Amino acid sequence: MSGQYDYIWKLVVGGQGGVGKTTILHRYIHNEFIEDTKMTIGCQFHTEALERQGRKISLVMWDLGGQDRFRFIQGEYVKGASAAFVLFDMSRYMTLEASREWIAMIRENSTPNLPIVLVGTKLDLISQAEQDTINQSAQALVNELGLTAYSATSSKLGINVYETIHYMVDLLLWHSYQAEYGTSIQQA
Ligand SMILES: Nc1nc2c(ncn2[C@@H]2O[C@H](COP(=O)(O)OP(=O)(O)OP(=O)(O)O)[C@@H](O)[C@H]2O)c(=O)[nH]1
Ligand SMILES: [Mg+2]
Repeated sequence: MSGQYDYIWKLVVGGQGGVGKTTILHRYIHNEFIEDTKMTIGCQFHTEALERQGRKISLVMWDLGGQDRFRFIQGEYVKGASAAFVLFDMSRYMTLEASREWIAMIRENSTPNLPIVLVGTKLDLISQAEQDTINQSAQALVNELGLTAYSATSSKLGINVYETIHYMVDLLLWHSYQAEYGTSIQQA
């Protein structure tokens, strides 16, 4: 089975309950917005095959249940990940603060230097001025914790969803090429 893909990557999607993890994956895979979701119990898998830079890739996306009651098991789900997204709800500041715990948990259960992209969700719910403020706080957290990048999204409007996931895919491809062929280009 694995022979049909050049790469199979496990991507973990974490973040507080209700921030929009299941919804963003549904938007990515089915190009639809779901208004009424049920909380994810434990963990749900979504797989998506895609071709990028001429390579066949299988993404296995682990959509974690964000409710506190699932905290005891979350570390187990992170093991073996190639990369992670940590989502927060741009209309609920406390979910950005809570991202710190998610990032710590992911780092404890994965390899050093695992790419982690911080993703703001539901940008459609707040004004441009509020977006500017929260974007600054999110970027500050990225800098403080040495995360890979920050992206603001709306699954409702379909803004930056594909771009965010494909950014990660391209980064993982880049890392793979480096490991395969080496490179003379120095990363900043
Ligand atoms: N307005 C708006 N609502 C959104 C957006 N993304 C998600 N939602 C809503 O937020 C609610 C929660 O979304 P979920 O995807 O279930 O959240 P979750 O992070 O998977 O939650 P858990 O499974 O409990 O961890 C749903 O009612 C979604 O419709 C968005 O971009 N804009
Ligand atoms: Mg969910």
